[in-house]
Amino acid sequence: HEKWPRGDEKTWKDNLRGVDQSEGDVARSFVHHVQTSLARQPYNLDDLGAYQATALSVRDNLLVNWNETQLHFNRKGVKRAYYLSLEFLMGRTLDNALLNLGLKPQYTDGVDKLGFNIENLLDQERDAGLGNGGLGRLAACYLDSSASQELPLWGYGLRYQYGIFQQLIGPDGSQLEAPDPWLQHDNPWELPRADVVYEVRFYGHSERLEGGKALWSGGQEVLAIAYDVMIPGYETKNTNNLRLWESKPKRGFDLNSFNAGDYERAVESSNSAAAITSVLYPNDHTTFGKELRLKQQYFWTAASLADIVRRFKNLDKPMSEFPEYVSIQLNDTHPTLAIPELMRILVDEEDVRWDQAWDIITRTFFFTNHTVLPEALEKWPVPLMQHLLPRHMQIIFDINLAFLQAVEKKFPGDREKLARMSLIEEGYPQNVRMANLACIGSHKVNGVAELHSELVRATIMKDFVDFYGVSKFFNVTNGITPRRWLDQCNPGLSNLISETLKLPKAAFLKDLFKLEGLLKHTEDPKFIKKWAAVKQSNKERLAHYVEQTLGLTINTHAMFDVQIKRLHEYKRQTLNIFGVIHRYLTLKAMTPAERKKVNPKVVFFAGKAAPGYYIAKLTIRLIVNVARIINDDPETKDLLSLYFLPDYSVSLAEILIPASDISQHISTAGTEASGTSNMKFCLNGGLLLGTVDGANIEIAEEVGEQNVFFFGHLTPAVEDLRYQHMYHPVPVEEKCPALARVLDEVASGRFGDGSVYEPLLNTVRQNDYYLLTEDFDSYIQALSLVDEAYQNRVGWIKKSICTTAKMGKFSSDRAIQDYAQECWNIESSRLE
Ligand code: T68
Repeated sequence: HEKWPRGDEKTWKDNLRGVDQSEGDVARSFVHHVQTSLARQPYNLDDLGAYQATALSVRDNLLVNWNETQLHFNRKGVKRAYYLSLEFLMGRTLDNALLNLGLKPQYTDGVDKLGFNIENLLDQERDAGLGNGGLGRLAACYLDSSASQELPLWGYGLRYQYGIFQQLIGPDGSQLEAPDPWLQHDNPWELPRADVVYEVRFYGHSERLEGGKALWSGGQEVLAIAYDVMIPGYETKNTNNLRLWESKPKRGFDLNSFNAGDYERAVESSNSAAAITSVLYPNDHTTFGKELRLKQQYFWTAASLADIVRRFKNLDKPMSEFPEYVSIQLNDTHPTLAIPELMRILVDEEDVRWDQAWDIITRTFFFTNHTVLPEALEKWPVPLMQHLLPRHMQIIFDINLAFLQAVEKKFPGDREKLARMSLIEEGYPQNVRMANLACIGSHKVNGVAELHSELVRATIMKDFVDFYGVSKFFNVTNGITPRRWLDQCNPGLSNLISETLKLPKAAFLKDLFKLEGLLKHTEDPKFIKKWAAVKQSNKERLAHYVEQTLGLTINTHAMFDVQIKRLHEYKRQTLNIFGVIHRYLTLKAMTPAERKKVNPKVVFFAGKAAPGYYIAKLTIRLIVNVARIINDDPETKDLLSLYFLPDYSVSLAEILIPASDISQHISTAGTEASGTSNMKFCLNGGLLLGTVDGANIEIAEEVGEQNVFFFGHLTPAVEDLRYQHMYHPVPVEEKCPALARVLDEVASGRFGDGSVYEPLLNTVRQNDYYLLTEDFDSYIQALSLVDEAYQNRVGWIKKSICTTAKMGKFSSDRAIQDYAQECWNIESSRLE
């Protein structure tokens, strides 16, 4: 603070000491917010009001740190990285903020003095569900890690009015969807920035001028308003920013139509502007070519780039130095329009020559791919793009021309290669291939686990590897933040670890490799007992939740077997439910004496299906109806029960994960890019049952194959097997009689009208694209190995400890360091 802009320096300084953190001050600031910000009376304050007052008080702390962090980085003029993601699945904020700030004890005592229980207040918060699944949660973990490591990184996303839909289960067991109006109450974690506003244009026409430039005019103009979300680091004052854009009409409404009495017309354009950020698209792994989705993508990338360019220009450096101060990570292809948009800004607005602009682009952008599934690769119809973004379509054609000339030069005469690599897919209509554009506009391209990155190089990017060389394509294995996914969700375990290692929590929460110290204690009976007791109390916490929300009682002495993720054929929840039915049929066929030897087991499912994904919704319906039958069967219900927990969310995951004995990650080999919940379960001492896929492989490498349960065909076999299924089909009865029996039971109506499930059963009986018939037998075998291992309780707990101990690699702190060093070239700087 070199110089005070105005007034009396001492008065400023005396009042700038930040927010007090002692218990008395917590109470004072809480009551202050009750009386002023909330304008409520203390005598009728309920838990929701008390949550809001607590949140506002904690926010005061964050704001001071946030402001100082921005000032700190601005003064230093450092290089910054930007994480562009259409999804940030943040979950709840209050508990995380208290833990990161180190203020949980003060606030626990403070609200206690005022007659409230902090855990009850934490439960009042609604999840910020601005994402579908793994991709969105990964972005949230990366924000936590970059703030905790004091890196100058901002996230950019959209402020959806409605997040991921709320899932209900209807009377027949089907998924029903309801909107998620998460902003109904004021959101204390965001700060509207009325002063940060940009205009974003759609439609209109683009007129080419001389020197490669163009003039884009007309069409519709929409305003982008910034909302800032504070991202506190752990044990540091550094507080980063997540900037979310909201769309607003540029002019309230059309006054001419209004005056002419045409009210509908008058509000039409203002409605269409507001619609852009109204709702998160609930589809993962498919693209639909919907105009509104493309509008979202452009609106967001245009506003973000305008903001990034403005911040760069404040540094007063020549445009050629842009990549020295800015790195932009593209989270999947969703923000790929940032590439032609930056071209447009540089060429049309900043007078940079085309070639120099392209050089700047390819030193600024980095691209992460999250899937090799063909149906997920984004394509946009050329006519749609031409209509909505005429200038960008020209730019893409121009980029393509130069690129294909370079390819032709390197591989003369290879027409097929040219056709595959072109940014334009031929057809009626033509399509723009976003992955190709993201690849050629980026400096580097990465996958999210070793196997996946290898598959990216060998399949979808093969031609590009030949053209650019292999070093452009690399791996960053995903990670998870140990603050939320150990300390916050499982305080019992994190306390036990701290006590056992004789280290403060911060030591291993900041350096997860420190967990290896647990290996010294695997033979200590007292420690083993405590470890088991923590798991048991987490199982009881889950049972309590189920009791409270569904009114069902759960046997907490059973093994807890959990599969929680988006419903998708490739993730094979079907394999799991067919396995459950198989187990049920086996139990039914046993004598009472035989049943006595069986391990009781409770199977949990949770996850949402995309509203238009028929087979995935049918799978939910099957699970729910199987549960209704077997949970009601007096012969078996003590040995096997099944629960589908509705409305899976980050908060529900925080209850389920610490309670699991075993979790399932059973995708067809080569289809799950990484998976991140597998890491969360293992960090919390749950064992893993899975296929040799995604990050499962690296988890097994770390914890040792003796501590995981692997089954199923390997990736290289999958293609051949699919070929056989296509051209030499063998009936299920022959290929896998055990599975055939299960399918017949479902079809026969044992779990409600069998004809309902016909389309689902046919996916297996017909070409079985996800290879259930190939993997079912080894899956059942793996399940019995799990049972066997669980019989030896001490042996199981040792496996559990060894698993947690070896999870160091999967901290998102490591992942974010990989990006910072391999891609962004940014440095940590601590705010003192
Ligand atoms: C997931 N992808 C991968 N996509 O499936 C998972 N897609 O293996 C990986 O661990 C995770 O990304 C993080 O890398 C997704 O979650 C989506 O949610 C999605 C959303 C919209 C469009 C396409």
